[in-house]
Amino acid sequence: MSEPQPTYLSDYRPPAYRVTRTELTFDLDPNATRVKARLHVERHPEHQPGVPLELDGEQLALKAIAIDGQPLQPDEYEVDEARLVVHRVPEAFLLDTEVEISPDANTALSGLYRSSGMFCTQCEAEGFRRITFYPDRPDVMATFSTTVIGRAEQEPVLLSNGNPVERGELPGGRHFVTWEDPYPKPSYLFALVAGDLSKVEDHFTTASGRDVILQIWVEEENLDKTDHAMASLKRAMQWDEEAYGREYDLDLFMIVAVNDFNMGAMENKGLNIFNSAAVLTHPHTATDAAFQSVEGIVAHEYFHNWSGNRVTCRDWFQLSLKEGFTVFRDQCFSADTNSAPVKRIEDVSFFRTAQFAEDAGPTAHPVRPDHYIEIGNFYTLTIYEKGAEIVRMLSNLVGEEAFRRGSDLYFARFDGQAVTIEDFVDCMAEASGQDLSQFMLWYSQAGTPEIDAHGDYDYATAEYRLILRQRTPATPGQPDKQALHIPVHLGLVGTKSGRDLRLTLDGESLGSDAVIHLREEEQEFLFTDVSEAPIPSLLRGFSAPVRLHFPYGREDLAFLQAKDSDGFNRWDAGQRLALLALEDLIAAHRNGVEKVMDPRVVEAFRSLLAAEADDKAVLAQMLTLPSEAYIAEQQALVDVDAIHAARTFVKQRLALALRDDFLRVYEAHGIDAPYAPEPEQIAARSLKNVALSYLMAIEDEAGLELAHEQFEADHNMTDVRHALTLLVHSSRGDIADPALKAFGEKWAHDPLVMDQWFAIQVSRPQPDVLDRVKFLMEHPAFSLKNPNKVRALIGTFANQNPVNFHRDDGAGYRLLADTVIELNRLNPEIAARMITPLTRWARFDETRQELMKGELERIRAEELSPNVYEVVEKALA
Ligand code: 0A1
Ligand code: ZN
Repeated sequence: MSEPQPTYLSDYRPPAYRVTRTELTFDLDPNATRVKARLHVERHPEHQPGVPLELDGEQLALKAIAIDGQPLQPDEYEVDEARLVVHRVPEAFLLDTEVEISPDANTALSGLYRSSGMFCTQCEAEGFRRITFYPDRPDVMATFSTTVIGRAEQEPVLLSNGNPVERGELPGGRHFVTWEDPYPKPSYLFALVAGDLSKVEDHFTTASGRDVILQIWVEEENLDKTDHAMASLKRAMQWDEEAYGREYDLDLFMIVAVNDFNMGAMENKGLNIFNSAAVLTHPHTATDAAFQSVEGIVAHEYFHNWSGNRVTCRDWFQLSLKEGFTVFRDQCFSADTNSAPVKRIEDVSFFRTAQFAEDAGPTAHPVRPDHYIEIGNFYTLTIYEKGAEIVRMLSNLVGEEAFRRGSDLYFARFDGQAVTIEDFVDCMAEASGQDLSQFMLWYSQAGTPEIDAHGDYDYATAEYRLILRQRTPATPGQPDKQALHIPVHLGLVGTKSGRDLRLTLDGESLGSDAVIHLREEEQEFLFTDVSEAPIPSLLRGFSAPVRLHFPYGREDLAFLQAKDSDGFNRWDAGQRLALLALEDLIAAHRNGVEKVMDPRVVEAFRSLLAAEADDKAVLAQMLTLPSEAYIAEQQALVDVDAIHAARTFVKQRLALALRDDFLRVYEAHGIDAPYAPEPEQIAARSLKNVALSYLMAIEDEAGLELAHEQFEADHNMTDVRHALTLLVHSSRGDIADPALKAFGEKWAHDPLVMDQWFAIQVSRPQPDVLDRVKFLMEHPAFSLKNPNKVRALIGTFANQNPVNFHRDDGAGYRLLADTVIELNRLNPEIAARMITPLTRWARFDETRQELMKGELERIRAEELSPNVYEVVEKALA
């Protein structure tokens, strides 16, 4: 096999031929589906007449080919494992092909495959080429007509994009439906579903008064798990009209739930296909977090109808054009529907843990990469979440109103087109009159910028001098970085008054809260008329995706945690304070000296618990220590055992010192009302459950009893799962084992609950867990072919159980590598994703580095898919 070759952004050219209309007929069969395609093709004016026609195609058996009705002779075309080339074609013509494909043999879940007996498709990014020969690139946009033929009994429901226009019976117990999608679309938005599905239906009246039918299609036993997704969809439709002036454009909007799916969900035009985990909820099977995630994903896919479908990407390097913008849109939607500060805290905690790690590792890449081997490897936190942070910065830079004008301009100007990130940013520049040229560097430079800040106050002149220095570390292929345009949202909090002081910069009064612009490598900001000595509150709301260093003392942090007017920074100050304490304890653990708890952390927690919280959800966040993964992210050399020991020690000390407070909080927040996934209840549950975690950290008798009762009460999955997790992660197997067994038996029929059952067990910190993972891999409910199962069992173990995954005998690494090797054959996309923790070897001690690299080498020795090849090569480069 030859080495896979990269594709470069700089090589972009428009397609030689475009397709204006695509007519498809699928004759479905599990092993031998026939796909007939009639393409209306014309040469692109930028290419020379006579240029050969090249179509993408993989794993297709070509059965017939004709141009304008004339079958081609064998010497008129060539087919290899990646494409079909027709040497001579007219300027404009009809191409007819027929191919055979095998949905049942498709374990990669890209193209047409079967999941729990039903046919479904996944075409983004390059799956359509596994369905038919086609210019499978997003800048080829056609209207589609799709006829689906299936067995009336096994596939009573036949769906595709757009509107159904014809249906009928056929001989041999078969039937068909024809769908017409009037909006030109790229092939990656094509979808087909066929199977024995049931639906719930609702409707939505758009701002202009059109009635849209909304359908959610699921397996019959899941009909009772669709209410929340439907309600979320309607809220999202309403929100997009109000916030962005965007109306839905077809008469029908469908969502389908499938059990086997590589990602969360897919925005196919008019026919969104969802991982069942991203759509199904029920109070007894889904946690609050799952309810919120479903709401966000339903909204995300719906928002793509404009940011992605009506206006799409010119090429896959522009992926963040649709993803960064759409994630920003769904984040704002969720903030508006739930607790806005908590949404921001959750998003930023996750971002600073996982995206920062990606940006610091061997697979770091810019938000707009300039080359890739396998685009499937670029559905990353950088493209999605950092892309969203960039759009958020843009929105803050130009202001809300100009941002809306810019987005209106973008949708109006580029409707029906495939465009670039410049096109988007140009609209924002035009609408705001601002120069965003330096800002564009955010898209081309990888790596997390670091800001070193320091400041001093001069009592004599009442001036506060703030000096900011920025630097972006080298990343693979990018040794030297330029200075970025970084918006720093800040306040100066008076140490006497505890209030935000008025800000005067260069003679201009900025109010008490402002954004300053760091554009140089080093810049000094001189605030005048500062009436008292301040502590700066920097990067409020996480105004830019950077690491900020400021030499805060612990007293300063305790002060900011209590006084900062910015809720996000109050939380962040608490996290920084806890981190300082944790760092001492990590050092103590490593040096084998006695651990001593910083009393300031205890006092900070005591005040939090004593105050009447106005936002319980925020309080729950403030009472949550930084995760082990986040602590690791702060360390140059990660010592998983010391981190675990230090964090456990802090939790226990807090629990011992504040036991009665936690007990009181727990008892005050029991909820008797029927479960509802609404913000107030969610807040109360999270606060109560945080309190229970502390009590369980010391295995307090009252805590154990409460956890057991909470499990037995079986009120809702949020409480049940939390209680069960605490029990299983405790030393009390006598209580945990029967509970775990009962839970597993009760939910054996429900794959989404079984995923949780797997995850709870393999995240246990106790040292016997590796055997448990191996044992569970043999469990009848586990399958390597199902991505949710792989994520729940192997993914949870490798990413959320650091002390066991990083065992110093390398057994955790070996297990992951074995899994990757098997998945490489079955499902390359999932295989490549699963490697991530091994790619982070450089952060560990030498012994572990050698073990991790050894496993990467062992993977490299296999015959690899391009997906796995690209990741392993980068990791070992
Ligand atoms: N566009 C989808 C994500 C998605 C990407 C790739 C997929 O298959 C490889 C599937 C879904 C979204 O952003 O939701
Ligand atoms: Zn998306």
